[in-house]
Amino acid sequence: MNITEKIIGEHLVSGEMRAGEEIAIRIDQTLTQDSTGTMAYLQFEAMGIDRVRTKRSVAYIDHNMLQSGFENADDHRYIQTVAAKHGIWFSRPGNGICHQVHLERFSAPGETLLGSDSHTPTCGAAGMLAIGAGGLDVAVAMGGGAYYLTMPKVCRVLLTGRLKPMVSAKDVILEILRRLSVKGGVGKVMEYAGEGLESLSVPERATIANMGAELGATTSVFPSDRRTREFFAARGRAGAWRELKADPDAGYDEEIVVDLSALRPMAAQPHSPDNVAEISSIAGIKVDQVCIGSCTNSSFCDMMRVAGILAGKHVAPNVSLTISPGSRQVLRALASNGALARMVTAGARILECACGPCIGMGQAPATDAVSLRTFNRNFYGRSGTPSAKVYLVSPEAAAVSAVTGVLTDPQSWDGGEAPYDVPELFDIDDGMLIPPVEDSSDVEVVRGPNIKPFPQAAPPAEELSGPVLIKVGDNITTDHIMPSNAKLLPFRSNVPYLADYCLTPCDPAFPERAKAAGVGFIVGGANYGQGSSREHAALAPLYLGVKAVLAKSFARIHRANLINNGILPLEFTSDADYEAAAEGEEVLIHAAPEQIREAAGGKALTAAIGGREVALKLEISERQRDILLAGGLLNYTRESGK
Ligand code: MIC
Ligand code: SF4
Repeated sequence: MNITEKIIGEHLVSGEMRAGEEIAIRIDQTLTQDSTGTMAYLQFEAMGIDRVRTKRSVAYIDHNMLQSGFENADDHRYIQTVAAKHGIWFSRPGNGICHQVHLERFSAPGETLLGSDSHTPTCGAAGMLAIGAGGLDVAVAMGGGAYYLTMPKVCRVLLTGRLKPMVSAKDVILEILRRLSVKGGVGKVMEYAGEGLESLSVPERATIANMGAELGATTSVFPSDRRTREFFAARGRAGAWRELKADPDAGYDEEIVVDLSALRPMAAQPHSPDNVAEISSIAGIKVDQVCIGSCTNSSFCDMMRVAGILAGKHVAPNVSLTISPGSRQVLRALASNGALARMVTAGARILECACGPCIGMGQAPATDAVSLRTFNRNFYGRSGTPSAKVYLVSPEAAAVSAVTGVLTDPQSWDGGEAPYDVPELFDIDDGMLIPPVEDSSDVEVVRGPNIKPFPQAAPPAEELSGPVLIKVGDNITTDHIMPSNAKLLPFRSNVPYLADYCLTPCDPAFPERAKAAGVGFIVGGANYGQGSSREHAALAPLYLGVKAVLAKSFARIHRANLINNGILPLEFTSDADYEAAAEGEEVLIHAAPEQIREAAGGKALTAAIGGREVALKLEISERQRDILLAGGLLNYTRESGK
C-alpha cells in the first residue's frame, strides 16, 4: 500500500478504496481559523452537541487580526468562549498561523486532520492525511461524524537529486504547478517519495504540501522518516513520531518525476499560481513591495535565510518590505538569536505572526504596484488592490529583490547562502494555547452584535426557474465569488452584509441584479470555485436566491460547500451549451425529488436555457442526494442523526 491508502485504510468508516468511489473516514483532529471559524461554530452549536468528539480540535485566531472596529474582537471572544464551552483548544491571537502552529504543536504522523481552511494539507508534511473542507463539514467532524470524500487517485511525486544553493522548496511546488496547472491535482493526493526527500526538512516539505492546495489536490502527503523524527525531537515532541512509509511494492495511479538538481528560482506571475516562469527570464521588473510570510513560507529556516540575505544590507528605497514570522515559536527563536535585529536593521517592517497581507488584512499595495510575495495565491484583487501585480516567489528571491529593488534571480546574488544554526531543541512555550477545561458548565458563550443568523437552505423546488444572473469564465476563484479583505473580513458572521459584495470582482452589479430577480442561476466555466474553503462563497449566493450553479466543472471544496448549503452544482454535458448560455436568459430545471434521485443514479437532469434544451449532470453520491433533498447538510444531520 502507499501512504495514502495506509492512512485511509486505518480510518475507513464506509466505502471502498477505489478511486472515484465515495468513502467516509474517521477524523482524529480538526482545526478552524477565525475567518471560517465563527460560521463553523455557529453551525456546530446548531447541531446541539455538548462536547467535541475528536481526539483534538483547535480553534485558531490568525486571519481577522485588525481591530479597526468591534467586529473582529467580538468574533474572537465568541470563538474563545464557544471553544471553552465545547472542549476545544484555543490558540490566542499572536500565537501564529493555524497551519504553522498545528504542524509544530499538534501534527501526528498517520492521523487524519480536517480543517476549515484550504491549506490544511500543510500538516501532510509530517505524514498526516490533512484535508481542507467547508465549515459545516468540519462542524460535523467535531461532532464525531465521519468525513465523506471521493476516494482520490494517488499521484506519486518522485523527487530525485538535491536543490542547488538559493533554490528553494517553493521552487519545487512552483515547478509542479507549472507542469500540472491549478486544475492538475483535482481528485488526487500528491504523495511524495524518492531519494530527494532526505535533503528536505519538514518545514520545507510543508511549503510543498501547503501549495498542493493550488493544484486543486485533495491533499499532499510525505512519509514520516528520519527528517520527521528530527522535526518532532527539536520541538520537544519526540513521542508524537511514528514511522510511516509506502510499501516497496506500493501501486500508484500516476507518477511525475522532479529532479531537484535541475530546478532554478521561479515566480508565479499575475494572476494565477500556475503562471510560472524562471525568474532569470523575467528579472529586472521594478518592485514596490515585498511581503515575506504566510502559511507557505514563514518557518524558522525561511526566516533565517531571509535574515542571512538582509544582514548588513538595506531595503531599496522604492521597496516596502514586510515580514510576518509564522508562529510565536519562530518569532521567539529569531528574537533570541539576533536574526530579528538584522531584519529590523535592514529596514524590514515586522508584522505580527498572522496571515496579514496574504488575505488582504492590511498592506494593500499602491495603484499598479508590483508586489513580490512568498505566499501561495496571487488571484486577481486578493491583495486588496485590483490593479496590483502580485508575483509569488521563494523567501530567498523575495529578500534579494527587496535589497536590489528589482525582481532578481537569487542565484545571481553574490552574497550566496549564509549558514545558520537550527536549534536542536526549540525553546518551548505554549503559553498562548489554552487547553480545554474539564467542566465547562459555567462557561457562557458571548455573542456580539456582529453575529447574525446564517441563511439556511431548503429542499429544492420541483421546478427551478429564473434568469442567468451572471456568466463567468474558467478558474473563477472564491476570491471572485466572495472577496476577502480588511473591509469585508470583519463581516464573516454577517452573510447579509457580505452578500452585497458577492461576485463583484466579476460584475459590480451582480448582487443588485440577483436581489431584483429573487431567484436565479450562475453560469461558470471549468474549475469554478477554486481556492479557499470559505463557505461564504456558497452562503452569499444562497442568501441571494441562487438555486444552482451551472458550470463546466467545479473545484472540490466549493462543490461540497454548494451541496452542503442546498445549491445544485450542475455540470454542462457539452461545451456548446456553456458557450451558448447568456446572461439574462431564462433557465428552467426539473429538480423534483424523483429527478434528483435519478441524477444520483447517473441520469442527466433536463433543463432549458433560453428555450434551448440542455442536459445537465448532477454527479452526486447517495448521501449527497439525501443532503440535497433534506435541504442541506445541517438539516440532513439533524434529521438523520448521522
Ligand atoms: C485563504 O487563504 O483564502 C483563506 C482565507 O485562508 C481561506 C479561508 C477563508 O476564506 O477564510 C482558505 O484558504 O480556505
Ligand atoms: Fe492565512 Fe494566507 Fe495561509 Fe490562507 S493562505 S491560511 S490567508 S496565510
